[in-house]
Amino acid sequence: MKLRTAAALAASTLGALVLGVSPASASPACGATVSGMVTLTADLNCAGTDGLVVVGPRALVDLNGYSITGDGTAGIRVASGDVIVRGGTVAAFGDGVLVAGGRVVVENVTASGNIDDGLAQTGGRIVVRTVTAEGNGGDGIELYGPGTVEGSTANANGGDGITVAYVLDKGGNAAAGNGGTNCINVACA
Ligand SMILES: [Ca+2]
Repeated sequence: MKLRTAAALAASTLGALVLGVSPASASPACGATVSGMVTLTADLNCAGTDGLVVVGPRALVDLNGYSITGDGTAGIRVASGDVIVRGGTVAAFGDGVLVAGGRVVVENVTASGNIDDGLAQTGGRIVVRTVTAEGNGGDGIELYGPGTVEGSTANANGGDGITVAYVLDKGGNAAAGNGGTNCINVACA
């Protein structure tokens, strides 16, 4: 019993550390600054604002298969913290996902039809995994690093497809039909 209790406590402590659990919030409003666990429960149609601004210390933004659409400067702007953004679509903003700071994982996200870049990193550290960027006016995925990129695709963007500076290529990336160079510093299929 004592061991079991200790193990349960250890497990729950570990869970809290790994997930950074905060009380779950309801589906956020356009332009909201969010942290902790955020799960969309409907599409967000935003006009005149950013979609979501994500800040630390920890955040998990699960798009849950939904989309954030609008015309502000960024669909999802990450400013700081240990952040995961996953599982949905960001469309028709200035930049789709803009990472300006923090330690950020972006996975299973589609960024399409944004005026500038689909996914842009200007600061912080980023892990890009299974991101699709298509039909954006600027670059599909533009990363200044440090970080990694893998399994991602950029097609038919106005600028470059996948362009990275100090980001490690972990493979499985692809790009075609972009207005600039399909891939810079990344091996693409
Ligand atoms: Ca760009």
